[in-house]
Amino acid sequence: MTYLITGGAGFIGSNFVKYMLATHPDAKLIVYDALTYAGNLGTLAEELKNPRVTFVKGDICDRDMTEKVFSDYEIEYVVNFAAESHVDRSIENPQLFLQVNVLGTQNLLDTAKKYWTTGKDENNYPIWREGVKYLQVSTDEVYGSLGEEGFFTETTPLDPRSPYSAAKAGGDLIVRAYGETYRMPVNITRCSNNYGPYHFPEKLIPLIIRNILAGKQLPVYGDGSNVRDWLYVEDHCKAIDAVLHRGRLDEVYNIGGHNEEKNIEIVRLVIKTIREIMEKEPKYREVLKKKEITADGTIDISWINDDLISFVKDRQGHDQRYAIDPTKISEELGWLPETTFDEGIVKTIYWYLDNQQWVEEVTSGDYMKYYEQMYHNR
Ligand code: NAD
Ligand code: TDX
Repeated sequence: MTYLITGGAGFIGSNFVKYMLATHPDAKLIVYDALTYAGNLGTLAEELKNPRVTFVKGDICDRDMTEKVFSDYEIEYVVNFAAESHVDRSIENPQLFLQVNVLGTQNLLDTAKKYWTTGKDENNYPIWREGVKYLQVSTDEVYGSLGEEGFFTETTPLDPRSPYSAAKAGGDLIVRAYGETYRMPVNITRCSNNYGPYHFPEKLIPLIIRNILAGKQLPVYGDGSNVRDWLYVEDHCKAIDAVLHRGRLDEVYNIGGHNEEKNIEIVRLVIKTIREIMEKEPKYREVLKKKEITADGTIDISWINDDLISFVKDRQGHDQRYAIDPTKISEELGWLPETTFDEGIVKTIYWYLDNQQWVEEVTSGDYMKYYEQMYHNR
């Protein structure tokens, strides 16, 4: 089977590539990625040595390039991770988000339709090749924001609030339109907040880890009471695998593990965990940028505490709470999250402590400029 993994050099896409190689011995993977600031081929250095993986640099909005990929390879599945993914950036540049997340999605669908259909039936519907499927990786943010109670189900009306989530909702609607109008075999998955290895440090958890290690303040938007529903990235990959291979056509599946936390609690937990690791395993203190030596000759870590937290100006239109009801995917496909948050967060922090070079690489370009601009007047 040949899979086109668009956005495969980003956070979740690269984890999916690693997961598929490890679990599907027959899978051939075409990784198609524009390598924006969020895409990094270093993440796939090992995988790119594998003859089952081919990398193609290209934009999902570029029709010539998407056609070339479909004509060069016999693609059976498309998993579309490619998107502009950061809410704060969408507030600064909404048009780019519409361009990629809506029009890029439509271009991919249309290219697939051209290469996956063999003619028309008596009612003018395209005749689709056997066994092909397009899966759109979407987000719980398309449902909007919850109050204290309740969960998003697949029938919750779409109510996006940010340019990012509005653009993702637009992408979802055009996928659905291709499903209905052309009977294209499609699925949409809507997942809650992911965390884990290779998460770009503009997002909350890796940003907090990076700032602690650099001895910098930890910016918490507003009063820190906003709630996100966190899922370990590998569990998301397993859910996508289940929907891709066993999901009913045209269906939407929500993905989440009932793990809601307030942002402030996440930040406190990351501080506490890093401090504990450094107490238990002093070798990790070497990773700190701020190295003050105490009287007993060790690197000081007493400053790694909640005083690092800095409450800053809130995100505009900040969604208060997300929470997914995963009953459908659990009951229909038997998917359940396997990594608890307590395990996952410790694994993630160790990964960042052990992979500082990756962090240096991905933050060496425009990241610092972005950071200064985004946070200087908060
Ligand atoms: P990411 O920003 O880390 O990665 C996005 C990848 O897409 C990058 O490799 C980037 O180079 C590539 N890309 C961007 N524009 C492109 C274009 N025009 N053409 C080709 N490639 C392009 O994002 P992520 O966190 O890995 O998210 C992946 C997908 O999952 C997105 O569609 C996002 O909306 C969705 N999602 C993310 C989360 C989350 O918590 N991160 C949760 C639910 C859904
Ligand atoms: O510096 C920060 N301080 C802070 O308080 C950052 C970067 C974030 N936050 C808050 C905002 C959110 O309430 O933390 C929460 C998480 O923020 P992000 O990591 O930016 O994620 P979020 O906005 O929830 O969106 C993420 O989850 C859903 C992904 O970026 C999306 O791609 C995905 O669809």
